[in-house]
Amino acid sequence: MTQAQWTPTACILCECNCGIEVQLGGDDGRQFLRFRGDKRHPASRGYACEKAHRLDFYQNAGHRLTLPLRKKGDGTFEEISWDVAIKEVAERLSKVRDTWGGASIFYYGGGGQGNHLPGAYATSTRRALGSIFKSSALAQEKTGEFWIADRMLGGATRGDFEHCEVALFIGKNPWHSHSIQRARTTLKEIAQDPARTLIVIDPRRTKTAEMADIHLQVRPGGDAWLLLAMLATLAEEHLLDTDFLDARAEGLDEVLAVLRGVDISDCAARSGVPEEQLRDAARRIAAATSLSSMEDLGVQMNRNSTLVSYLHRLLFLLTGNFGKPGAQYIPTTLVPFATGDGGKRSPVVGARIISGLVPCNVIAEEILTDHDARYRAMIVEATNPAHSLADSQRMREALESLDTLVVIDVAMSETARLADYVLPASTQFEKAEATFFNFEFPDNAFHLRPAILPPPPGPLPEAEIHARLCEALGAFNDDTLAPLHAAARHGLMAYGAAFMQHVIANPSLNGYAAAILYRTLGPTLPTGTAEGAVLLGLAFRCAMDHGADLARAGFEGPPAAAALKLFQAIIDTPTGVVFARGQWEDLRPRTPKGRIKLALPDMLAEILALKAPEINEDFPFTLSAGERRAFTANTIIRHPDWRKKDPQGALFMNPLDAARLGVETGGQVRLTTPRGAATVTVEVSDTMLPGHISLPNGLGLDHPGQQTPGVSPNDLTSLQDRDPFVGTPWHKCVPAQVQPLSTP
Ligand SMILES: Nc1nc2c(c(=O)[nH]1)N[C@H]1C(S)=C(S)[C@@H](COP(=O)(O)OP(=O)(O)OC[C@H]3O[C@@H](n4cnc5c(=O)[nH]c(N)nc54)[C@H](O)[C@@H]3O)O[C@H]1N2
Ligand SMILES: Nc1nc2c(c(=O)[nH]1)N[C@H]1C(S)=C(S)[C@@H](COP(=O)(O)OP(=O)(O)OC[C@H]3O[C@@H](n4cnc5c(=O)[nH]c(N)nc54)[C@H](O)[C@@H]3O)O[C@H]1N2
Ligand code: SF4
Ligand SMILES: [Mo]
Repeated sequence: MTQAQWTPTACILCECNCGIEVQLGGDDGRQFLRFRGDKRHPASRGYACEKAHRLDFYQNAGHRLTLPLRKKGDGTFEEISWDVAIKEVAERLSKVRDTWGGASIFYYGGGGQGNHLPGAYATSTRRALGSIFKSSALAQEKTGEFWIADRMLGGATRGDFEHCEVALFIGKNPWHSHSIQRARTTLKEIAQDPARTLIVIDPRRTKTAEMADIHLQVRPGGDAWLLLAMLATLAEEHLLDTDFLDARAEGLDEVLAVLRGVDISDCAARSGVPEEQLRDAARRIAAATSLSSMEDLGVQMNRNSTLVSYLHRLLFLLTGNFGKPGAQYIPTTLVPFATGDGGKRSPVVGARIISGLVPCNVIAEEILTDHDARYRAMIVEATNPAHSLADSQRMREALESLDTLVVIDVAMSETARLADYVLPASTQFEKAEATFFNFEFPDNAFHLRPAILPPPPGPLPEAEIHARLCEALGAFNDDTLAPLHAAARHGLMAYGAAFMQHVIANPSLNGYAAAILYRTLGPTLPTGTAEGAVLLGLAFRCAMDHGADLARAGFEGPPAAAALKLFQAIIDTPTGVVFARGQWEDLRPRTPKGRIKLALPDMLAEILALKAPEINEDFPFTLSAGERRAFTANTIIRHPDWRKKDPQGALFMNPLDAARLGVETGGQVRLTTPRGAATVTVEVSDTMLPGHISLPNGLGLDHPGQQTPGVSPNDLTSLQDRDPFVGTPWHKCVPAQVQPLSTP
């Protein structure tokens, strides 16, 4: 009997993208039989959680799109050939461009948790169409943090949780949602070490909070007061790291002037956390040699989210926790994406565009208007906005009202159903793929995972779809690319030189680098790696910006030479490579003056203007719409059987509330918000605070032949509930009422 073969790839279910190994088998050899963490992966080092074991539900759950689809007049779809699909999509979108301008063609998506190459290839198609506005799910979570981080530090930070003395999680439940590599191993190590302290700020006693030394059980939406009280404690009790601040920061006096005016007891009362407990937490942080901290959706999708991002940064900066082991750092990424406000505004609403992303909550408004500059067409790729953006009903209306909607997906998603054209993509195991969420330090890793299966007849990788669209749009053809085809046959060195000469020197090809690399270099790359071609361009950019980090990782020389070496290593190493090696002593804020900017006048004004939200008696509950649980993964896996626990995606509720309503676990209630209503199953849980209820994310998906379990959370959310600065949604504090329907 031959030994079954282990093939390296990665899990695609959360942003960690753990390296895993898979045994393929079954009748057709395409079933995922066994999994294990891949010890060779430089970031995850053998770690994987239980979700990876159920990836077969992604690859083989029987919901694949196979052929391009065109919507008919009666609303049903017909299958068409790729030639017809590409020709018609190019014609329809060119017509939109020629009539209303390229700015009216909006691009949404480009990747999910682990597939970020489509977004890179789409730059070519967008360039051919003159499309300038875009967005993605990041603009409903991270843009507030990016904006503040850019202004204070010149870049977003991550924490060295593996080595910190104190770890702080704010509105974040890494036991279930991960987001840091090897999360559970690291959490256990911190929790078990008496010299280290785990602090969690969360209204819910989550699994992470249960492990914590200090659980600050904040009132939902009370984080701004809590952090403010902690900062004021630091100021009052002289717990600041003044040496660090003198050496590296400016604006301390303005910040202290505001903090000294804060009434700590009043803030504590508003936050719901006892004053002595929050003072102790502040003291513990100040006394530590290092603090790593992370904020996530619990605060980023909540009231005062941008202010909280600011206060969070003050907390680690005033205590000197930037640029030393165990503390915060700015990682060297292969692709820069956490940039700030470039000054652009969205054309209809005039919303601030951070990191190049239009706020998700204004997209429907930018479409459902008679404003001349409205978006008329959309390309949606590897994302499911009809399900994941606030107010699904309004979002569906917006998508349906477009002149042309093109959706590129592997499955018939809620969004694909609304499309004029649906283009079927190969799955993330049928093409080379990668994540750009690479945030490690000092060693940062990048993993191009080759295809481990050929696609079935029909679906195409996005790289191929975009290259074909570019050709149909007249961007380039085999003749214009002939010198590159020829050079590619002579190896990577020759190709690199030819690319520089031909593409950089030829203005008509500018902006099409991604698709050109795929067309010309792609075919010469080893089997299963063609879609990695775009990485040559990205490696070059990275070598220009971060040559010293690349050199320390073994990719030395002038940028072109370093990029070629790095690219070769990425292509040759299916288990991931360390591409950058930083040094703690070199870490500097990337602000124009190289100093940390502590005082942001608009945020200091926000502190002074901070007001408790008005209570709406009709909606006495606070609903967290979209929590991460044991078996949730956005909408990446659609088959309901993949979820081993909590099949209905229950509404968690405190026992006091349940008793008052007369419901028990398994009973049904009617959940109503100002925007919608749903019938949900209750799970009574003393992990919840009274008045706080929670629904999971990613449920309410239908699947052929199956009942739809759970609720689609954005049937209940509203577009107007958003941050005034960056437009991020308030999904974690939806006003709600609950009426009992039955007991089990
Ligand atoms: N299992 C699983 N893991 C995932 C994902 C998934 O779908 N499933 N998705 C991935 C993605 S896309 C993301 S962005 C991350 C998100 O990861 P997290 O941000 O950790 O996810 P959530 O569970 O949505 O929210 C975190 C916590 O916020 C708390 N919270 C609610 N209201 C408040 C509040 O007012 N204040 C504070 N301080 N906390 C509050 C909730 O109780 C919850 O524990 O997870 C990633 N990982
Ligand atoms: N109410 C509420 N709403 C939320 C959240 C919340 O907490 N509460 N969380 C938000 C957050 S943080 C996020 S990140 C978003 C996530 O929501 P989305 O951005 O919509 O992302 P996914 O649900 O991951 O959608 C992935 C889509 O990509 C498709 N897909 C999978 N593989 C491939 C592939 O290889 N190629 C292509 N072309 N398609 C593929 C899947 O079939 C699916 O349709 O949801 C957000 N929405
Ligand atoms: S779900 Fe996230 S943490 Fe779990 S194996 Fe997959 S990538 Fe790793
Ligand atoms: Mo996310």
